[in-house]
Amino acid sequence: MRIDVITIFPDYLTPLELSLLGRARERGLLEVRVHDLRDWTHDRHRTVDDTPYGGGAGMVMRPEPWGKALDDVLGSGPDGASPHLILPGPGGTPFTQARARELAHEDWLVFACGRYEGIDERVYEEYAERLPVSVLSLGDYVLNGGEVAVLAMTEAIGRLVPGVVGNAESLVEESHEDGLLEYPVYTKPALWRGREVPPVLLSGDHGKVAGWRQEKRLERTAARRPDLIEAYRRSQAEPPAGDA
Ligand code: 6GU
Repeated sequence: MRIDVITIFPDYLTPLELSLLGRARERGLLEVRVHDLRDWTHDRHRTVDDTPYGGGAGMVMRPEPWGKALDDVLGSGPDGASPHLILPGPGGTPFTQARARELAHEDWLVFACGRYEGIDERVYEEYAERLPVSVLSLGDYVLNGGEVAVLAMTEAIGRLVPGVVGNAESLVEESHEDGLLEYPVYTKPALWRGREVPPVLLSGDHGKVAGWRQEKRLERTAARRPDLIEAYRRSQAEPPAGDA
């Protein structure tokens, strides 16, 4: 998978060179290119923003540098290739594990990081006419720009690209893969500061362990994410499509 990121803070994206994704890059599974938006400005101050039409607080990113940057980056792929363009922002649709899984199938993603109050809306309109464009949000809070969101999204997506995570089984039993949170986990020692590991986990009875874990997942999801429980109950009530 190829990932391009356009930003005015390329240094923010250096963590992509570390750890899991860094190793995936070294192994040729991921190719990440980070671009400085200011390289597509031509004035002495390398201006990327201006005051909003209609008034109001803050600054808006001007469309010209974005148009030039996106035209160059979109045209830099193999012949005929065209990416999925992602605009991270607090006004987007929620980025979920399901979205991460869909995007992990793409050959090429381009992230355009907005700052300030956002990017001139005509940039979205222009590219949505030619490409799949998704405006995605991490959650209901405001960050200063898209960079931290791109780190989160590329980690969530990248680890689902085949081969990036060594043990593919560890991807199946995870929070959010089936709509429930994960069960609590324990390791040695069996007794720590007077606290025991739940005895069922030491019993060697795999059926009982599985039952206990499912019970804990339901308990924990009900306590921490009651919003997920209703959808989960509905998904369990209907047999999956195709079953008679
Ligand atoms: Cl994707 N961007 C910004 N700037 N703020 C956010 C966000 C994204 N997701 C949640 N808050």
